[in-house]
Amino acid sequence: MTFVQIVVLAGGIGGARFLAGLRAVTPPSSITAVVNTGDDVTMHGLRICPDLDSVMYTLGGGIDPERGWGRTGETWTVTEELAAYGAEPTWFGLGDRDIATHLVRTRMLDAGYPLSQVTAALADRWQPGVELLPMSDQRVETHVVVTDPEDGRQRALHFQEWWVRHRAAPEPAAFVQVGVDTARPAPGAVEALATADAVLLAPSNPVVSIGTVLGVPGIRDAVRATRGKVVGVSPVIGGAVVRGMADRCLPAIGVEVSAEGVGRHYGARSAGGLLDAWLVAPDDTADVPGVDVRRVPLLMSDPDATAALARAALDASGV
Ligand code: FO1
Repeated sequence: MTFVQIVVLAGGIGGARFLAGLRAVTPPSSITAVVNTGDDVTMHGLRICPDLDSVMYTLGGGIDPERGWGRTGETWTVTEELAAYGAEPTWFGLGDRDIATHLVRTRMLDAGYPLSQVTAALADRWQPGVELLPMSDQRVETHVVVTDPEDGRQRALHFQEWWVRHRAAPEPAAFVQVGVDTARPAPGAVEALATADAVLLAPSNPVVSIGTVLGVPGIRDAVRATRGKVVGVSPVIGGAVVRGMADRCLPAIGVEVSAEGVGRHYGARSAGGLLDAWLVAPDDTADVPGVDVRRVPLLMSDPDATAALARAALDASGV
């Protein structure tokens, strides 16, 4: 059995599910996940990393399966008490169990540990099996530029406020990843990408998840230079997204909400883009010149379907 190295760029909920499927079809020790941290936010003095936590909890067996974020068996006493004090923000649900993760993370960050080491320490409890890397140890926070309906002026909302408080209702004019220009790839990320036998783009949000990871200086070039194949999985099925708000994000960057639109947005590696192969749903067509487009079931409706999707991605990579 040759020791293969697979690197997955992932966001939160969709990325977590895809990684769970991949772990079922290849040794977990062969998988490195480079996870989006642009959704990270500080609330009530706690540093929260939603996508890292969704991946860690999902692979560690602690996730709430319906929500896809936060802990199973959750209680909300602290959030209720904060609301009783009128302590804003009251619109962001922090579960009591989840808060323990943020307390440990915040204490370690305040003590000077980089996010990658904090993530490894938290993962020591959860044993996800795969290596979990934040995209960067430096803070990057996605903000959404919207037009204020009251005064018509443009404002920047933190992604979490746009998504959780406003359910992505305000029309996004642009997405700004604050801090990304001075961010560096987390230790080990570029090396893992360079030696990867396959690099997979999970079916995560191409704008605020995969796009943010690729925006960290050095990561896009490392993906393009990898010795293996680069295979993407479309997050859009039949012109719609299964969950999340990618359909609200894509138009803001001029990309059609379709498997073809996202495939062309990522582009063919042979033409300066990223993809060698692109997986789209059986009923979708996607003309992406220079890319091996394959139709496979994309719905991660249960573990077997997710494992089959991960297997199809590996097949397309030649691993
Ligand atoms: N999503 C919600 O829709 N409502 C929430 O109150 C909420 C709280 C929350 C707390 C911790 C955490 O890790 C994630 C949380 N999310 C919540 C999900 C989060 O907004 C998303 O997982 C990602 O940021 C976007 O995919």
